[in-house]
Amino acid sequence: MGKYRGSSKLLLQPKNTEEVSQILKYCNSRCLAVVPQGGNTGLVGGSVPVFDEVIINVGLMRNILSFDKVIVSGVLVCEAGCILENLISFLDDEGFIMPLDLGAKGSCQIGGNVSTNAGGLRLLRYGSLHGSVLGLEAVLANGTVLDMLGTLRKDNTGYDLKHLFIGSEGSLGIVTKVSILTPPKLSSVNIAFLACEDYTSCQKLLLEAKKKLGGILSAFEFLDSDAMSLVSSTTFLGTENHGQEVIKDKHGQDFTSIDLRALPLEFWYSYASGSIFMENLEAFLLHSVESGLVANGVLAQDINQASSFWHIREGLPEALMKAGAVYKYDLSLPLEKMYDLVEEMRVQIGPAAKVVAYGHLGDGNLHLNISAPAYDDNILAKIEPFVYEWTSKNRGSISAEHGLGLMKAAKIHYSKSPETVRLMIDFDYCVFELLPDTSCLDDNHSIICLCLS
Ligand code: FAD
Ligand code: 2HG
Ligand code: ZN
Repeated sequence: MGKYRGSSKLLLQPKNTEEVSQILKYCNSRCLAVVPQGGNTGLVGGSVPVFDEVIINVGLMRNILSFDKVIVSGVLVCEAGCILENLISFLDDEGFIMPLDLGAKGSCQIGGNVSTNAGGLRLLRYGSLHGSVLGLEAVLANGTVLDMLGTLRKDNTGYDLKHLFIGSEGSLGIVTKVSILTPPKLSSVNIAFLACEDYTSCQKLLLEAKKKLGGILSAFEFLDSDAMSLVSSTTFLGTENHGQEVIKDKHGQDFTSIDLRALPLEFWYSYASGSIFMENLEAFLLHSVESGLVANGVLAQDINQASSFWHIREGLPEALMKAGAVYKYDLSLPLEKMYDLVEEMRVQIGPAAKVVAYGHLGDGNLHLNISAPAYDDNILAKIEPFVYEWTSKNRGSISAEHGLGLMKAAKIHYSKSPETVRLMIDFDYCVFELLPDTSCLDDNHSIICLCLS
């Protein structure tokens, strides 16, 4: 995003856990700061060496160690540097899928995914990594290797410490190996791209889809009309106008020209019972149109059309990046309030910048993006602290799936109580022997006092 600049002089690429351990032990003994880095696709600056940290990137640790193919098992054990897309392809050949998928799959690493507890496009169906990660190996700051690389579905022996590492953004140690439960691939998949007149209809449609389609619904994403026009107006769609051509309804009307909220909905079903599911799906779509919840829509006719739909949704971050400067907010909010924030933000900002909204509606996760020609302190002053206060007042989360990183470390108090923050800091300090991170202490005096004490 051109927002955070690194200034490290040293990148280390260990080839195995022992090397990670030796590096951390040495750096710890010399008080040298380190930053763990995966694919560097994070959106909150967590992997950027903004001071003079030594970068430790486990990208060379990219072996698949084992895969248990038995259908009831499906456990994949791999090194943390494996690129997500490579794992997806490997599993596809084996008849399985990763429970995680996201637009950055071509670069992000499974170690980075675990460390950010990435959510992505399949969370609605397969849940978060707290559910699918069965075990981890991690190296602590002092070089101690923690072997928690279990492959068992059940193991209630003491604290389940792996959960501390899932979503801890490298603050407790470096993840070196991961064991993950992967579901079998269902042979059929389809996707509908629908448009609703307003946000209330989108919300009702989600509830209907959950009720009527239950198990076959695997994703329920959302993008508003500003997001839709941004993604279709950028060169991102390519010279062959990849997306636009397919986004026509059966009467030939072009989706991109109408001011509606669009929803890609994905459905997975097994081939054996495919026709029953297709009937259900068609009945659901027909009913949604007849009842006025859906104003317009297309059901993908083939795999190319289906991937074009995903291409549009997954291409939004890149389209925004190409459009200029972007202020990104990744929020969990009560569903019924989610779009109120977008509308209030438009009033708050005025014509100085464009407010673009999309996200994982099925998970209550809004990606609020404010796009401007260049970074500008006047625009920022209109966004913050307004966006954080609004989220906090509505008991939302200021980081739904991207983490705190550098961008939001000092904002943690908007989503967590002082007692909770205190426990986190005590925990880092006493259990993991880590020094408090003073970069998170600038504008929250209560946290400063806690750290100093
Ligand atoms: P990095 O960006 O390299 O690092 C992220 C954080 O994890 C840093 O704090 C880093 O220090 C730490 N870290 C990295 N590797 C390790 C390790 N081995 N051990 C310990 N700490 C480590 N995120 C979502 O949740 N859902 C999405 O749908 C989604 N879509 C995206 C789409 C695009 C186009 C882009 C650019 C990003 C998207 N992201 C999404 C954000 C990002 O891709 C994820 O956070 C991803 O999990 C980061 O993985 P990474 O390997 O790139 O990690
Ligand atoms: C997505 O869902 C990612 O596409 C990125 O989480 C969100 O660009 C963003 O704000
Ligand atoms: Zn997302």
